[in-house]
Amino acid sequence: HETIDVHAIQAKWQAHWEQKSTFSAGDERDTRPRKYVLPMFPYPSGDLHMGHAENYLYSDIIARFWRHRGYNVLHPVGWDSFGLPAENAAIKRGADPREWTYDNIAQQRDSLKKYGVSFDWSRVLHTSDPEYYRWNQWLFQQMYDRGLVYRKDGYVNWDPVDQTVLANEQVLPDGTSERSGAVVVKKKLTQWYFKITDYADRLLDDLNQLEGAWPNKVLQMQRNWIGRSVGADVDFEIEGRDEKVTVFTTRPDTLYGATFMVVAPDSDLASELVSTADAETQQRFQEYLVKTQKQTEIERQDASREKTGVPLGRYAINPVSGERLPIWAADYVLADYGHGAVMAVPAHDQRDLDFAIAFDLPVRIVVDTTAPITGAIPVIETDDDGNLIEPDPLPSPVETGVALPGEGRMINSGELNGMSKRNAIAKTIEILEARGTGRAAKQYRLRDWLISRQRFWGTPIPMVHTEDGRIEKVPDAELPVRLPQAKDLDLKPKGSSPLGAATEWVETTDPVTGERALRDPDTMDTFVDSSWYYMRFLSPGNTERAFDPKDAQRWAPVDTYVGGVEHAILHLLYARFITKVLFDLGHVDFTEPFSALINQGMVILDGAKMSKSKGNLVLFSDELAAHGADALRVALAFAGPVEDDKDWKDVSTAGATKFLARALRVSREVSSEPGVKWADGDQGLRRVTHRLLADAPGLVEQTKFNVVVARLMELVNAIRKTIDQGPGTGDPAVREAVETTAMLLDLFAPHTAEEMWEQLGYEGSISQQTWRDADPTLLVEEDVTAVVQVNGKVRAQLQVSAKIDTATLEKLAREDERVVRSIGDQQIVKAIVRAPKIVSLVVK
Ligand code: ANZ
Repeated sequence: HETIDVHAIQAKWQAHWEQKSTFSAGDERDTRPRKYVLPMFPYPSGDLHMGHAENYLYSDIIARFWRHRGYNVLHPVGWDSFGLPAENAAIKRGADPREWTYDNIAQQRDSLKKYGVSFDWSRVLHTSDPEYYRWNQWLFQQMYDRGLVYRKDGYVNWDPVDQTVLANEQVLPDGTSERSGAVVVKKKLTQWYFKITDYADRLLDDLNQLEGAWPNKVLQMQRNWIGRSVGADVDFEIEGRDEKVTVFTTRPDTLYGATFMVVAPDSDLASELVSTADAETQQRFQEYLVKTQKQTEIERQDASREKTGVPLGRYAINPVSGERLPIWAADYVLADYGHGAVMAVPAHDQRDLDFAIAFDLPVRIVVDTTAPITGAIPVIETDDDGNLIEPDPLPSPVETGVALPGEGRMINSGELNGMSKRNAIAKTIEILEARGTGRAAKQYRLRDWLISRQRFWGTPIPMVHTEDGRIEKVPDAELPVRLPQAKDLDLKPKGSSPLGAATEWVETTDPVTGERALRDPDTMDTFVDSSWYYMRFLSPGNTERAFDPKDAQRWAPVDTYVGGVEHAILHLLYARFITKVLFDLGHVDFTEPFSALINQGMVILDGAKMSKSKGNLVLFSDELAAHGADALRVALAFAGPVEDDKDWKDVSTAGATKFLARALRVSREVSSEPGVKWADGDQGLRRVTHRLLADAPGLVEQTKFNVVVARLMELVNAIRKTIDQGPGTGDPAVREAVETTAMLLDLFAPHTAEEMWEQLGYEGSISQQTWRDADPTLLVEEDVTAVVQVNGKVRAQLQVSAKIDTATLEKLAREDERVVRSIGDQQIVKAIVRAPKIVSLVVK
């Protein structure tokens, strides 16, 4: 039993690939069809972990597959190397974020090379290189010119630990920061925004194009995040105010049921409305506002909370009924949704009802939810004596405490009476539009993307603030605005950007007047960096532009993108947005960046997520050192379906090691020469080989990698059997099967596959070999003989498919003429069927 030095084999082939640039994508002269396969690029926060092992394995399997199918494949890697984790880690260690980051990159690069991933290493990029972030600044200015970047003063998400603002997408559903875990609070600040809301409809509608190519879960999460609501804007006159107040409602049909109005306490509108009220009302409002500001958005949206609020001493006029509606401020109305004000319809909206009951405000039912809504003629029911049965009376929301949000027919609503909800919505909008006091409208949950950060390790915002208060772009010729050296700066989070203290850096000149001006001290959210990096891989060295349109034409969009589901909203939504912006700016000719998306499951241990803090981390570098790349790769690929979570305790590196040794051994034993006539080989083994050749492409395209590994194990077993118990090592079918094993195994265990290929007498890398086509004549199923017994005596023999199922075989046996004759007029009392070989009938 010889031992195999997997590390020596690994080193040998990795050196070979490096020297020959085996995995560099072909240039414009390459005439093969193209595929762009991309794994989400790593963040250099330490060494790689098991999630990376899975991610880069899957993209590598796909990249290698397309090369074997005759494609020119682009499979690049780079580093998402700006951002808070690096900065915080560096601060903790008293190190320079730059050094810390690039040290980690070197370590990760080394691990990925040892893992045998077929990356095009000539295209590596780091988002923290000025050669990269220069184009973030270009993108920012292009968007600024188009009106897609603006500054706004408002309440923003503030992370009190990292001392920086966060985008909405970075606040988790429990109200904590995605990064630091701190409870996020609201702070009023002037910040830079990207106008992603201008793209809300397109971001939503274009998801339909991705149906079937992206996981449904991700599509649904994006739809919910964008959250389109359809309804109407209604303008209300306000007593003693020239301007009207507009509210957004999804139920314009219930306008006659509006009995009061509620505005968000933290809106400018509330402050303005209350400013004419008496001192006591103003005082109560101020106190309430302070309380409101301490609440998180999550708390404010919790429908079960007790309702609180204060009256503002002002009145609105219902535009259809002319009624006077008192205006209140209450925290269940959010300042930054719709118009920060609602028409309250307590009979039909639960939050409004809770509020009305708490403050004794009127409740009026305008939809009879007991009335049938289908069929124009109401059904009149009578009892046995012919007496009319009164329909159940409408329950009173005030008594039951339950609002009536359902379908029904309009009542108490003037010209709307008798209509269904749908018709009443359309009719109300028509009336409002005719009078100029309202219109059809849509609202989105999606907010504009807050992109400025008060931290050091990011792309400087390429704008200057002039003495007289203008904001100007840094001229293109002066880009990139480079980060200053970190060593002279205090990077500790303090609520304002450390760059503001870099005096020499901050001081600059006004590009228009030449007077003194200050650079914007904030840096960009690193999600800006990752929103377009897939395009930079196409022209990584280009100093003239972000990417060459000719390269974009040839390669983009990405054919298959592989990464974790944790990016379902943030990164994937931003990348889709920026792609549409690049399309509108005329830089690309497509509108979706990733034609297909694969989300891998997590690698867990004993059912739990691995983490440093739990101390249950399986380290990638340890596993790689212990088992070698191929065994680790095969074990992971075999562990289960791509999208499932994989428990490390079920991942068998030992089993994978054994399998690879068996594969290598059969390749050493092959004693025929290349070019033997396969047709002369053992037919049984040939059938196994060709069935796998026929199935493998489809299985890989459906990402059923674990099935392909299982089938390869079967093939190696069949080879072993043919060698040991059949015609032996010189049989042409053995060579054919071993060559096939090597070619398919290259997806999973590339070093072993190369070694096998060399042993088989070939030169050059197996990764460039096109897979062979299956011979259809070998795919026809073999027939077997099934025996039919009646009371223990053989009565018939049937030629049937080896794959026949039990029911079909039993039916054939019962119908066979010889069997029917032997049974005569007796009854079958029992049938024992063992497909495909035996049917045993017991008759009486
Ligand atoms: C009257 C009404 C009657 C409403 C009714 C609902 C039911 P979605 O679906 O989430 O878009 N609303 C509007 N702006 C708001 C804000 N800034 N804060 C809190 N609530 C707000 O919800 C739209 C509905 O939420 C709107 O329709 C409005 O209440 C409320 F039987 O108007 B509705």
